Amino acid sequence: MNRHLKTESGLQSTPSFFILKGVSMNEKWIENGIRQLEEEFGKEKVNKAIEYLKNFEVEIPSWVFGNFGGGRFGNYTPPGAARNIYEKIDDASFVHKLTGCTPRIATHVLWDFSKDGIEPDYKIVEKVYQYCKEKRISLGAINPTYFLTGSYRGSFTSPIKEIRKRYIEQTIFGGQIAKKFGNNLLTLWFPDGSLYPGQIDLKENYENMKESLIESYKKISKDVRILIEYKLFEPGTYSTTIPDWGTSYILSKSLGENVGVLIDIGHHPHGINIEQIVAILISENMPGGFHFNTRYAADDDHSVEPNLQMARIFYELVKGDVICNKDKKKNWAYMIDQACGRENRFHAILHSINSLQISLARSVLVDIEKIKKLQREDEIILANRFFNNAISLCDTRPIVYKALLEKGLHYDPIKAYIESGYQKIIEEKRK
Ligand code: PSV
Ligand code: MN
Repeated sequence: MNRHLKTESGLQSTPSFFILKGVSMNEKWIENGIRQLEEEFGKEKVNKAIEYLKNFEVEIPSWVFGNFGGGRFGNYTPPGAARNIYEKIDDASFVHKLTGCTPRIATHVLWDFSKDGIEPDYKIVEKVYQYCKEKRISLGAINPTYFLTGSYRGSFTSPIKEIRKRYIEQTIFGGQIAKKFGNNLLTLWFPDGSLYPGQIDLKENYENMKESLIESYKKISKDVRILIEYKLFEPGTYSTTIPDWGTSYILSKSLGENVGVLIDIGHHPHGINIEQIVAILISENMPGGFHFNTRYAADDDHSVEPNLQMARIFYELVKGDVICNKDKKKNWAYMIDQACGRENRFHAILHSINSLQISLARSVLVDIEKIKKLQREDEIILANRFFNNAISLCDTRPIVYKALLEKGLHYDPIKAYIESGYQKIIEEKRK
């Protein structure tokens, strides 16, 4: 997806908002559904799933609301797309009003806090921070931007010292704003790599990355959690400097305290067992985080769908106690990384959130003790069938709806969005 090209910052705008309350429609259907789930999985499990959903939070990216979707095929921007960081905050704030579970917006330093896409601007950060306060939303993960102008020979691995220095400084700057204005979270993704065998020295390239990371890390407060994202391909087609979780793990270890691995669903080869990666990282006590999305071909950055892998991933997270843990320090970081093309931005992000909730509920319904017993008894197919009763065969929509209603929200945020009239307002305002 060709989304690493543009900087956006601009003027303030404030569309009016609507507060939406829960509705009684379909309550009977929801209650029947809850009863059936209770019969199969027990009341305790169903209540636990509702509680998990009420506590679950996920960060949404500023870039989902912008004008991606250009590129070679038609250059289409859907009506009402946000034109600058302030409009993105308006939209993120509205999504939080509808869902009650997205109190933070992730930002990209050179997309959101820069006039030229080259230098970050502290004044813009301060202004954006104030605006977020007005809109009752917070800044979440800060993403230094390593892929705009000047990085065609890499960022942290560039053979040009000046370029490396510029990106190291931006990373340190990102760490400062994560601490002062954000939630102490810095997430790093590097476009570094190569197109052809022989183009670069692979060992030297890795060592430059490690050195630049160490130099940045030394100057970043240890309160700030740093997550290093890996990606098998793009823009590098022959190699990327951090291609897999192993590389990300080694780099995190060599930096030290409070550094971990960021898993983006779309950044793997086909068929990889992502839940197993989760299990290993949890077992090794490695800090972790997710960029949720759905992939079909490659790094498609599509909306999250409630597919089976998503529920299996959540099962490992729930079992490992790194999600919805009352001791917040133990929780991994959960973010959606999604960039839309032709889709309505709100439908797309609300669909993602709903899919995550459906998957989380499925994972909580698995009776861990019972499945462990089947595992001990080596009941291969019975264990698989038992697992899939919750993970793939059950309909958890009643749980999701009930949790939303109990939070005083509309049971279906997409429906609430359509009924709110917000789309019409932004289309008029953002012509
Ligand atoms: C790279 O493809 C990525 O997944 C990284 O997380 C970036 O920060 C994000 O997409 C936005 O381009
Ligand atoms: Mn990502």
